[in-house]
Amino acid sequence: MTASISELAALLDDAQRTAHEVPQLDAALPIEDAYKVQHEILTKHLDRGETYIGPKLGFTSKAKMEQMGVDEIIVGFLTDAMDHPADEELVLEGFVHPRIEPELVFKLGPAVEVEDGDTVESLAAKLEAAVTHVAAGMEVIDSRYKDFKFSLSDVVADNTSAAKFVTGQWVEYPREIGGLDVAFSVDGEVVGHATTDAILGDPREAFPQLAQMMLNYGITVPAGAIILGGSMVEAQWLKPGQVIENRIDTFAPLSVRVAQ
Ligand code: OOG
Ligand code: MG
Repeated sequence: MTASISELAALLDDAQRTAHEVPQLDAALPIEDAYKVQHEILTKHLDRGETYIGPKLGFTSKAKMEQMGVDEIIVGFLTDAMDHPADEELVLEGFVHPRIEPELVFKLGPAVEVEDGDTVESLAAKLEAAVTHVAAGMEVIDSRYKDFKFSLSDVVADNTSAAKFVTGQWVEYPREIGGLDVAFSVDGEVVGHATTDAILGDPREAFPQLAQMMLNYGITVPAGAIILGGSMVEAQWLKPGQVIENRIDTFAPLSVRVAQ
């Protein structure tokens, strides 16, 4: 017998809370159902007193798609409990097998809601108009699946491997965000080099992509939302004692230290 949406949500939520890996799901899980599993997991986070603070996009770059063997854009949720202050060491206990990746992060002012007659274009324009700031960020991803391997519906159900995120100093928006140099380094050595155009050819493309997800799957964008645009380069395994840095053009460099 195949597991229900609620059973899958409980399995994955448990795996995350107890930091243990689980087998990949039934390959036949439709993507719509995978988003329902993800939504039930969000409800569990909210029931534990966390606050939903916005969506994160995944697989918006070729580098990430190729690294993980997946070829469609996905969206997950962020809560306040995932917000890790940059000046605090990252403690690896509590994760299954964490990786880290650079991100371009958007901060919004007002909430953005789907209204009658909205199209991808109108909604994308509302999203971009609501952006007040951008920053260099990093995301700790931690697939709950064995060996960090998954299908598209697996990773969607598992909230797109979301675990923690770190944001750097905010810069006002609108400003140019395309074509900016990105240097991602571990212990002073650049391990990923790209431009922000690695995100969908132009990071502003994140707005129509997210708009489409809002229309397809009922993803919401609350007031003051934080949105991750997706990594431009391959993610790196986290190890004790590392210092990880994301340096985007003239943005303040963002670094985080991993506890020994
Ligand atoms: C899924 C999450 C992808 C990104 O920035 O592309 C993602 C994963 O790689 O485990 O967050
Ligand atoms: Mg990411």
